[in-house]
Amino acid sequence: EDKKYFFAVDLGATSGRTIIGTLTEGKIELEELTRFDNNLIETGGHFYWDIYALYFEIIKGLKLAAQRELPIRSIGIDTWGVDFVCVGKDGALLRNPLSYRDPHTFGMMEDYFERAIDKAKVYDITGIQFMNFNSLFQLYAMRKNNDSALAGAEKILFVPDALSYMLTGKMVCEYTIASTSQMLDPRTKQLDEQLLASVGLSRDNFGRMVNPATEIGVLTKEVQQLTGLGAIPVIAVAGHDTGSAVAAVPAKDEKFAYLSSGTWSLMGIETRNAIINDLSYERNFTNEGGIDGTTRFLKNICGMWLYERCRKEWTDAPKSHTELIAAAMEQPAFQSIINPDDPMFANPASMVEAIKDYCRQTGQHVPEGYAEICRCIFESLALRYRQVFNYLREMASFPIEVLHIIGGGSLNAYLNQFTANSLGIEVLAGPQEGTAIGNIMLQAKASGDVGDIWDMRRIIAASIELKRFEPTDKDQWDNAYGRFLKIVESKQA
Ligand code: LRH
Repeated sequence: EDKKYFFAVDLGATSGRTIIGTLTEGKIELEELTRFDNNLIETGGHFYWDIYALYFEIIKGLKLAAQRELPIRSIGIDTWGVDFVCVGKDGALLRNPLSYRDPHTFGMMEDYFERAIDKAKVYDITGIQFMNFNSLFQLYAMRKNNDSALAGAEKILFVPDALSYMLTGKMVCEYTIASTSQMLDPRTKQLDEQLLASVGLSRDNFGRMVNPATEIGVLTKEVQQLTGLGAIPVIAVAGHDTGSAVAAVPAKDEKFAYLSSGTWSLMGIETRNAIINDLSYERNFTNEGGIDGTTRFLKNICGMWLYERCRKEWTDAPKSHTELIAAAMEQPAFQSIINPDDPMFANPASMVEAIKDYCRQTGQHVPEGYAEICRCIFESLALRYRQVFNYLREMASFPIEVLHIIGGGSLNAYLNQFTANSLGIEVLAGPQEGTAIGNIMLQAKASGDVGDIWDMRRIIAASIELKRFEPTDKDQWDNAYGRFLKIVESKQA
């Protein structure tokens, strides 16, 4: 039997994994080799990622793969968006990368629009939603603070490209991850010189621009010795995790919306061209670069972040998600509603206290204990999903027939049902490891083992079982949505 093996590294903001993907006659199978935490490191008033720890975890995974003696065709790395590493003239990494949760960018967008380039113009060039942590504003903040790593930087490498560089010694700037920076023009598919100049950079400060499914290089001698593997190629996949995830949506045609559900919930549609107009600007929708020339027209919604952060604080809650969520479902419905995207929840000292404060400030029942808080988080998320979905419907040029939920969050059957109820649309859940599957498919594309995006999707659909959720309880959800809108409005006023 003809089996093809690929090695995927998928790094999220809270955890990472190394995975072996096996492609056999039109089917794909995954095996998780390792899973590890990705920690925000707080020191000296800043939040960093530990790039060396991540590299070390990749080496560990590669060693395990070498012990298995599988003929691995290639390696691919995807990560969360926007963050980057500065590299000096001698090729050394200049300190650990700052995390997008670092508050150094608070207020920087406004400052940038006033002193550098006008807000509407930035949107016009990039079509990227405004979030204070986009690379453009991180770089601007770093310049303002005379950041020494940036001052000494010869090159800027986005996180997946930086890790690929540590494995191969070759520097690239992969297109999908670069699109998250808010420095790329989706029309030319190049970094924009004017935006780069506004933060004192030029295209020479980045690696060679490559599309997904391009070979970056092979493992260095050093990495070969560390792992016991040979000169295996490292492929630029869709370096942006959301890009890899959406490539893996097992849709049968174009008329779908997706919700990539992890630390963030990314809700959107796939389009041929970027949608950049007054409405998309007003609603702050983004146009991220996808594979095969597609665009992801979407909006970031705070996803499992609130839940993940609360779980770290709860000492009395069940460890298993299933038990915790089951306890939440025994609580009365819609006691307290929050806007999960309120800035209060971006990175508070205590998430539990932030949620209680929100309910207090909006004159609602203040949830007590993990079960009530958990219920509040999931109901509120489903209500926020509805708001964003309504925006999408307004702007999509086609009728959206189904919502595909992929990623770790798609395992939460209650939330899937809430989402179907709230949106009033059929929900199809799975695959859970969408990002890793997309990553592997792009490697398979590079090796010529699969064709275009629809070929990939057929293989994925044939390999996994989707769970279906039909909407129910319409009146109850319509009512709750009305309350949600009023609460959000009163909070903003
Ligand atoms: C999700 C994600 C998202 C970005 C955020 C920083 O992991 O890549 O698409 O906006 O992280």
